[in-house]
Amino acid sequence: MDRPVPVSRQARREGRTYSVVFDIVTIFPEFFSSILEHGLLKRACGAGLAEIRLHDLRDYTEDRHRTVDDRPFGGGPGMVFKPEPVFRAVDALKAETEGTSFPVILLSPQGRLLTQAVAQELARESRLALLCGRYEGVDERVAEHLATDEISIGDYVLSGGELAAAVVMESVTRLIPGALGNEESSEQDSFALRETATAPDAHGLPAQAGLLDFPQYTRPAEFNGWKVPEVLLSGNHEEIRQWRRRRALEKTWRKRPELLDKTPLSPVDRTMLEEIKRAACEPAAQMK
Ligand code: 9D3
Repeated sequence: MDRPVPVSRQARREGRTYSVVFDIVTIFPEFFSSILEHGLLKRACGAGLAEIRLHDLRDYTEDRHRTVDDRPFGGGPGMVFKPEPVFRAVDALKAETEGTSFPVILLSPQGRLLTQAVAQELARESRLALLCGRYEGVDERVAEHLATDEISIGDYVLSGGELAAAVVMESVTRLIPGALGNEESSEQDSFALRETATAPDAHGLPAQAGLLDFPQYTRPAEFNGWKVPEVLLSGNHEEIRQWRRRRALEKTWRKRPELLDKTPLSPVDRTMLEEIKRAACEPAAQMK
């Protein structure tokens, strides 16, 4: 059963409530049934914090065959989405809310990369139109004269924008106060003020902002002979905190060193990093 969803205390104090409406334009509306039936988006929709409206692009065609695509001018393989149905679909959305404009986002491999900062920017909007392309692409006049923004979810090839639209919706909806449904939404109280690279994590605990996560362990304390680090069983919260910070720094330095350039580090962090780098040069050294 869905529990009542707490809205952030600060938001409630200030009488603010946030919600977001996603208008998806797609030739595969059924693609989205799985995400509407499970998890965060279902919950947020049930709580009135998000709404996902699906629009079948073919409903905006005017020919008998409901044609959405055609061969590319200049030749080449594959098919390209025609502009007219896409423009008609978005015009119909705009007509619903005359006077108030909203971002029209084309999901495409040529878009700017989705990051947590982009998700935070989008989470401030109350309505977002997401246009999903397919085939070899979408007539360029859509990007030039209809879309206000173009977003890619990464440098790899997908078959269309649907999966990308789902990723955008999940990353944005998580940032709506109350959507995570934690009993304590304390971390979300400060979300609107945070301009750091990461969001509160799934537990609503402060993330190691801008760093990769520290390693997590659960029972059993020994599995196949592999022991959980002693310090985590010690009950010494200050030592645990320091160990976690050190391991987050170490993991980030080893796997994603470029993140360290964008992350605010305290003097203690910098000392830890120096120790980590020095230890890595000594072959026999082991991190405890
Ligand atoms: C850059 C690849 N193109 C070379 C001819 C062809 C092409 C590949 C895949 C054209 C469109 C697509 C469909 N992809 C998307 O619509 C898409 C996408 C992606 O492929 N990767 C990452 N993010 C996105 S957002 C939309």
